[in-house]
Amino acid sequence: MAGAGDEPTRCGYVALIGAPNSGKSTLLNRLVGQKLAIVTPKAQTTRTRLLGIAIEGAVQIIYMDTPGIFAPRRRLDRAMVAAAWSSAADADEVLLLVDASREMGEDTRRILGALSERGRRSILALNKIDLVRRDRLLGLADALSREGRFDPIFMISGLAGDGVEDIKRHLAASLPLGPWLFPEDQLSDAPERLIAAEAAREQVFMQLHDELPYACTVETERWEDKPDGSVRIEQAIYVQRPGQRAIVLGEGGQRIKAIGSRARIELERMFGRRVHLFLFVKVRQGWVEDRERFEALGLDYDA
Ligand SMILES: Nc1nc2c(ncn2[C@@H]2O[C@H](COP(=O)(O)OP(=O)(O)OP(=O)(O)O)[C@@H](O)[C@H]2O)c(=O)[nH]1
Ligand SMILES: [Mg+2]
Repeated sequence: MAGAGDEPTRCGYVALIGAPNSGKSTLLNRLVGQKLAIVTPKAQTTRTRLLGIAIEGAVQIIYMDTPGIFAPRRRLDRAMVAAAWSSAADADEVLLLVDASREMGEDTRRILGALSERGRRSILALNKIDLVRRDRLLGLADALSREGRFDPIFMISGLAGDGVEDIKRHLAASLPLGPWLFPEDQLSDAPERLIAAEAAREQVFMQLHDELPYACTVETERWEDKPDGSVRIEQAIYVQRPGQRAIVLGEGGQRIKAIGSRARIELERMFGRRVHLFLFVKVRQGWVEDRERFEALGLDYDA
């Protein structure tokens, strides 16, 4: 497979793991140079593993965005956390992200414990340095390096881009020699139907509050390529109770309209074609226990 010149090719998987909201999806998009993963200010946005594939010279780097790791309660939480840990187990390199703008939380502590139990060496990235004073940062780096086996430690801003090139350079030099595993123009393994559902879910997270984003899941139910080059997409937003349906719809249908129009704009940008998006809100009390809903997300129901 392709490589640059005479240099031997390298290829490997890098799992981005960390507490919810530490900035994994933002960093994935930055590393790949394109928006693939949805990003919101709310915790537990990402629900499943998503590949972002990048080429650095003769090296193909396969990044894995993962759900945040936290103490799971629901079956869905367990499946999300399991997806993150199994990504870490599959990876050549594990990159732990820590939000340096906050006190180290329980979730990060638990991750540190689990990594050291597994004897797993990992790369540490202190993220969101655009929000932090330098002296605080050094203190945190010091505390973390005493708690885990980290080599090296980066200080980055996934949002602004600081330090991201250093991570790429490090990975390009350290991933194993071997052929590329994906065609050189492939950016992700995610099917377009899933990407499309994620765009609507991003708006659900952005535009709805409290427990509602966590009570919703989105699935693409129909996908029709039109002769004029546009695509017609029908999606279901599942909620658990009729009261939630009313809130998602909003007064006079205003909320669902706003969710659909923002998601459509995003999809047109991502797919580079006209999109006709139709959203339907369905009440299914037990969707959080539905095997089918987990499979649509690519999650292990029995995790
Ligand atoms: N200031 C600043 N904000 C950031 C940075 N990276 C991410 N954020 C913000 O942090 C929030 C969470 O970012 P995500 O990328 O969704 O975090 P995540 O780790 O993928 O979160 P989950 O999927 O919920 O686990 C968003 O509001 C981002 O804009 C950064 O480097 N600096
Ligand atoms: Mg995420």
